[in-house]
Amino acid sequence: MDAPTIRPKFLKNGHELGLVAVGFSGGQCKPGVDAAPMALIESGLVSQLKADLEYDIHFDDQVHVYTEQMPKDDPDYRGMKKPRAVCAVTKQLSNQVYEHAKQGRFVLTLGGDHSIAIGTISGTAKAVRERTGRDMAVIWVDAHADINTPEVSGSGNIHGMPVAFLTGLASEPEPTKPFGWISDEHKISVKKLVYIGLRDVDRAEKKILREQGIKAFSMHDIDRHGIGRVMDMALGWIGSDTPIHLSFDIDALDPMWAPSTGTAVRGGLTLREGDFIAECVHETGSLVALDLVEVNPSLEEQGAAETVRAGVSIVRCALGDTLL
Ligand SMILES: [Mn+2]
Repeated sequence: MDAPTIRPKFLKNGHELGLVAVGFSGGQCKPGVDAAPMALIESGLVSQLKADLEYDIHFDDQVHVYTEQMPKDDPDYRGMKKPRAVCAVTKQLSNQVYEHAKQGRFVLTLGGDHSIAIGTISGTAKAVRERTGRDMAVIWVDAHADINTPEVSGSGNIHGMPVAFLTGLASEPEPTKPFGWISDEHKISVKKLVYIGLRDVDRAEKKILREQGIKAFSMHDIDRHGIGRVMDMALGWIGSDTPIHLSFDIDALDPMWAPSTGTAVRGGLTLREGDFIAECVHETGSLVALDLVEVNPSLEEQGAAETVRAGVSIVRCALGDTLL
């Protein structure tokens, strides 16, 4: 009835959707974010994508917790907490996402904390390069930049570092060390990275953003120009001939709309601004993958259902749902 009308430019099988549910919380310290995929699915997300938006869903019907991959012993390394666990999960996830993406399917990953983007983006970047010969762009919607290198991170939580690994800024010198599996085929260029919604950026991260010339639209820019103009500028920077992976942290939304998340920061996007970002990226026809991360249904009991609902709405908008 309501199948999307925008033709995907970089997907062979645009009506096919590979879904990966990742119940992983080891990139940060609060339990509960691992329960998000089930909460999103139970709220009707998958059935809506099938019935309302007419996607053929390829889903193994399980929330992956990667028990077999968990190391018994996982001491800190380069200041990182749980480096081997995050490494093992993201490496496996990278392959899962790659397997969907190489068949020309859209890939939707439900997290989990944002460390899982090391797996999802590396997987799509590799598959998209092989299939289309193009370097992929990433739109990172988040209150945080998540571009700490292990050496400058204050917390040691890897969910604050995925962009540093994906862009090669935190490269592992030896392939045998944690994250040594990330090779050039998995990486994205800092020139093809665009942030939207930033408002809690560490001092060392600000330096990285400036020095690398990374395109970033903070809440200040959204206040100044409005979300419509910001999306024009963001998509103009990427260009119409580039596949896009959208990585959406629910904490980009103001806690008024999405309170149930681990590192909530006031002064964020409205519900509609979040949906609008997803709608605009869908309209380009360039979107090849989406992550929705950091929904934590165990925090802020009253707000959990609301936060899940906001997440569902963002996914629907990114996949072509329209108001009219
Ligand atoms: Mn965040």
